[in-house]
Amino acid sequence: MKNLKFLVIVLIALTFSCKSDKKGGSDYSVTKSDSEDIAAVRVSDEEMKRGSEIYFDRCAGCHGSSRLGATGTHLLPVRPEGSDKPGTLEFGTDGLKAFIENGTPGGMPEWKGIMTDEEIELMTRFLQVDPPVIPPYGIGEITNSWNLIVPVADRPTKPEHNRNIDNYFGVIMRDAGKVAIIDGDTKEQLAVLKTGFAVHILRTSASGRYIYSVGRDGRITMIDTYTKSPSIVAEVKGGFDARSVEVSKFRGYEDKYLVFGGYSPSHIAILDAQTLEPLSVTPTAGNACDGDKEYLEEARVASIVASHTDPVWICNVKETGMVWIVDYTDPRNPGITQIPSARFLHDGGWDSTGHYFLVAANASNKIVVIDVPNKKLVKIIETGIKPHPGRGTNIKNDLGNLWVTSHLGENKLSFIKTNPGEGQWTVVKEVQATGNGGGALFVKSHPKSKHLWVDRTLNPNAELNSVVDVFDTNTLELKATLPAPEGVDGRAVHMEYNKAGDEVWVSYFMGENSAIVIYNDKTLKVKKIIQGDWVENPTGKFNVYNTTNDIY
Ligand code: DHE
Repeated sequence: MKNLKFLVIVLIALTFSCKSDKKGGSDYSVTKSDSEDIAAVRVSDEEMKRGSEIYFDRCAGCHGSSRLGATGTHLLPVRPEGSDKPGTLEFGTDGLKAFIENGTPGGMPEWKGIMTDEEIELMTRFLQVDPPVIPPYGIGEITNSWNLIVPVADRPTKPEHNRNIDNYFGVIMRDAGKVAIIDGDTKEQLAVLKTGFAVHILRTSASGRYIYSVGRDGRITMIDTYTKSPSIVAEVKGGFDARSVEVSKFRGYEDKYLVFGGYSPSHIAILDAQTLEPLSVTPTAGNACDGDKEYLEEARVASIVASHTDPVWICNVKETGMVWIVDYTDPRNPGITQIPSARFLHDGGWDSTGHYFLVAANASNKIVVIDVPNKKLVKIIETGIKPHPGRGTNIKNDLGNLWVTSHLGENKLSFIKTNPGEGQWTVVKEVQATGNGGGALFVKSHPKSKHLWVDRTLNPNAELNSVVDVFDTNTLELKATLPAPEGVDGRAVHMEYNKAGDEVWVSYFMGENSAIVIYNDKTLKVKKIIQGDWVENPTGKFNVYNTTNDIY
């Protein structure tokens, strides 16, 4: 069925051919004079603004902030020189509509039902005119946006409560633009804080005291857990669009510096982790890793992790395929080593020793392994179609120490051996989750657990995207497929363990009845369902202890 839909899309696409000229009055327009059937494409200023918002929210992650393409194809009106991908004008309104509504076999989701018909119609036109120009945003603009709400001197020096901060969970309520802080011991909601549009991830400071959020709007929010109820103490906008933030974790640098990874503009910004005052900005534009001398202005910063063994962050530059090892000992003038790897870098995490970092180059179906203390590329491993590990997870069995990734483009879990000996840095086992197709986003286990959890969030089949699969870490056999409990619906996304490693928290979003479902990791029975007006489309959840110590 899916293939049939794709064939229809391709046929529609091939039916159209056209050429463009541009702009009439204050409207954006393109005339397709070669095709008598198609009227000129017109987008008013108002529609351009709305289209940009929708694009930024739904499409920019994969297709690039400037529509130049990344994991997804470019979306420029006219085929760029040297590209084998047609321009959007060649697809025309009907072709683009078919793509947007149905998705593609390459992993683009079906947007019908998520976007309204009006939004889809607008996007079919928006994508056929030139993209809007992104204004400059550097250290001056970042400093102007900086808001120190509670200076360090006015903050408590010790917790104003007796709760166990280590077992707090920060939970992202994506569409509400909020982060909830939940006490993992009592399961009480302690605060729901306004953090900005579509928060993407949270990270905790090396001491565990502060929680930082970063959103698609580029806003960083700093939450203090020492106050009676968690409160926002500083905020700043590091760019227009972002997905990652991390703190300094090396001995002597705890809670000192923070790094922001910008999608748009493409840069890293280093900030004071106590106040969020900006210290330096370094653009990430540069040559692509493949040695073809291609210079890329849009070189977005994807995942970032902090080393525990050295004063460095690992910042992964998506479009160039360069892994940056950023030495933060002189934060105003950071030392940067660039390691060419593969494109396009996305998400990744540590092996169990904290010495090696593994990251997905999702468009080339590879996992890149970096030896961080020695600043060296170890290996590039082919795993499957569009690996998507999140931070991955580490398990141990007769095959060795294994780092695990799921895949967006196919139903496959790949187990990479990380300890020395035969098979090190190769895929030593592959297994399938339940049903067909890909769509998995995250995997998770815990050193104290015998279970490995995987979601299927982007699988188009509702019976699969609403369940989580649990594997036995010794046998790697599927042990259970857990459906959404009664009274809960939507897509299951992202698993997180509590500090003790005996509970797993799963989010349900994009349905009528959002929830955070807490499972007993031993019995696999539901222990608690957290719901309420404040639980709005929860996505990522971050346990303070596990996030601080990179336990996954
Ligand atoms: Fe994410 C991690 C980018 C879509 C939920 N996501 C990441 C990271 C990147 C990224 C670069 C790694 C951050 C790090 O470790 O420093 N994500 C993108 C995109 O570009 C993409 C594909 C499209 C977009 O426009 O954002 C995208 N992500 C999604 C979603 O649709 C999810 C499910 C819900 C949402 O927020 O819209 C989603 N991404 C997450 C979560 C993490 C994440 C929960 C953190 C995982 C972890 O355990 O660290």
